[in-house]
Amino acid sequence: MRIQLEIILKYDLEEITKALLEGDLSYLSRSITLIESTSDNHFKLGQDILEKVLDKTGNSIRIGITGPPGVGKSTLIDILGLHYCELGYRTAVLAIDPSSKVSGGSILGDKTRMTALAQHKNSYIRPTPSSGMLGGTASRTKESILLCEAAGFERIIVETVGIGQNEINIASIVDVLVMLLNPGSGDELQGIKRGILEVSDILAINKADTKDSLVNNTVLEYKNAVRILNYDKEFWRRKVIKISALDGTNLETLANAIDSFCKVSKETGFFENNRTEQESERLIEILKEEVLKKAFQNKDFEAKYNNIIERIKNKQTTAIKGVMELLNDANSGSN
Ligand SMILES: Nc1nc2c(ncn2[C@@H]2O[C@H](COP(=O)(O)OP(=O)(O)O)[C@@H](O)[C@H]2O)c(=O)[nH]1
Ligand SMILES: [Mg+2]
Repeated sequence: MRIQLEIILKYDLEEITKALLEGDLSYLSRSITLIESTSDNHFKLGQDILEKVLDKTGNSIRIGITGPPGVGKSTLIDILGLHYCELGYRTAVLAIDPSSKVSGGSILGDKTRMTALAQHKNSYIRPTPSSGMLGGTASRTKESILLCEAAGFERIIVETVGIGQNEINIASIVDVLVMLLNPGSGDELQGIKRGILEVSDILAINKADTKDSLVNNTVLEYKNAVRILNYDKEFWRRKVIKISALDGTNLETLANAIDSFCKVSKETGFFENNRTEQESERLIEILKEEVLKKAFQNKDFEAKYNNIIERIKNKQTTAIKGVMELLNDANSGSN
């Protein structure tokens, strides 16, 4: 990989962006690698590429598939992705795997689950590191989505585990979010992170091929549950659907639900507004991260920070007073 990156650095920016816009998959992969890189030079080149192709981004539907490990996300994406490919849409899958290393890791598991899709000429499958691996809170999946769009992908499916420490806020990078659930998991409703259920637009109870009556009960339980859960989209009543990712039961129903969500979302203006809002939130998120990083590069700041921590422990000051103090010091330092 290192050799590849050294080579690409010698390439002309125009040449890279031209190949990317023509849909060249090896250039797409390399551009994503640059965006994900923790090396400043590579990262900057990645950002330059992105900036150049930005006006060719946005022409896709970004679909999030989340849910607990083993629920069938990759299996579902295989058939859903294939469905889109066969309709003629170029379909990209970005799989965020918290357990995989940046260089690949357990994505092999996913590739073997998505064999049919991986072989289709209209598809592209790519693992994407979760935020924790980049040493910050902001993952680069959003930028990878934009690069895929620039390369002409029209359906972008993002797979992410809906639990765990390194989980990114999937709802903040997709247009529609599908939560995949296990039969019988209605009993565990209390334990499931309500947050992720509350931002899901479609709930799909998977494995309908095995335990039909249990699946039907679970559908009812979630239908009842979503009635009382918060939801901020007035134009859409959350759907609860039973499916089988293994034998394809109700795949069409799920695909139709995704389509109708996007259709009404566009008609009401929510779709575009949501994307703009997501961008401003991202700006703030990255700003916070960078400002903190910069602050801690200053040894003086770090010493003062540690001193405040000590005083908080000794009940001599509060977190809020501590922040005021740090900001005052930073301001007087810059005068
Ligand atoms: N019976 C049945 N098994 C399924 C279904 N979907 C997935 N599985 C199985 O569940 C296991 C985990 O699937 P996978 O797609 O890797 O789950 P992920 O961790 O959510 O991506 C695999 O053995 C799949 O074959 C389904 O609809 N029915
Ligand atoms: Mg998976």
